[in-house]
Amino acid sequence: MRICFWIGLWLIATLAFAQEPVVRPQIVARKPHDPEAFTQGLLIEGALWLESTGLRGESTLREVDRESGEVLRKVDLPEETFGEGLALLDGKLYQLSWQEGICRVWDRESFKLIAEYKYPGEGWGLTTDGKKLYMSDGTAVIRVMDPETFKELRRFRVLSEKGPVPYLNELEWVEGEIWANVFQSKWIVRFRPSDGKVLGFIDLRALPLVMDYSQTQDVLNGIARDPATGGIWVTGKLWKAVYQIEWPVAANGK
Ligand SMILES: [Ca+2]
Repeated sequence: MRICFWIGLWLIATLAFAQEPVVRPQIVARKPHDPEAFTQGLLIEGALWLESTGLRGESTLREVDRESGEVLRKVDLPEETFGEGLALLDGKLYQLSWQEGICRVWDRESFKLIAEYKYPGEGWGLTTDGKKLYMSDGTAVIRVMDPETFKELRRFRVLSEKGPVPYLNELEWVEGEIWANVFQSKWIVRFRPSDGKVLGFIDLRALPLVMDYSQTQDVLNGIARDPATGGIWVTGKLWKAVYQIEWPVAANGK
């Protein structure tokens, strides 16, 4: 519990008094989500969610109908694997694992395993700019990875006016920015992929997402941008819904 205490203190210090723009969204749409999906990676392709789920013995790669939440196709990962971030690039799905140090590469169409790459340290979130992969590991560091080799090309720290922003989790590329869930919080941080400068925060604390919290539900995790509409969708680990969120202006006027 000690780590939760310190994360809580850090959240109050860094997020609640952010110097950067803060927006407080509203929910504008809601779709069903498998309450047994421990969401670790989420993205949109047309009418589908592509999703990576975690927990040892329960981790999957899945293709889900966005309207109904029905799981259309699923690959179960090895028993010892804890699935993490997911990105789609050039017809391939890249799927991280938490502490195993393996990135699996799947053919998007066949869901067949194409390759496995080793990497040092932990894997949390993953996204892409269409050329390279961007990977979080629970710290403030983002590693930029070569999709051909999964070797590190460079790295940067995500820095706000208050200092580094650690606990970066699921990622999403949003119009030239990267957005990240901040683990154990209801905040999303927006930052610049060239140098990690924080551009703003999205504060989800006031949303009635709490209705969905229960003994079995876990933290917010999962951001997906609909390439067709620009809509932003969020969910959490073991949540029974995915929400589309929108906001008019920065809540702190910046
Ligand atoms: Ca995502």
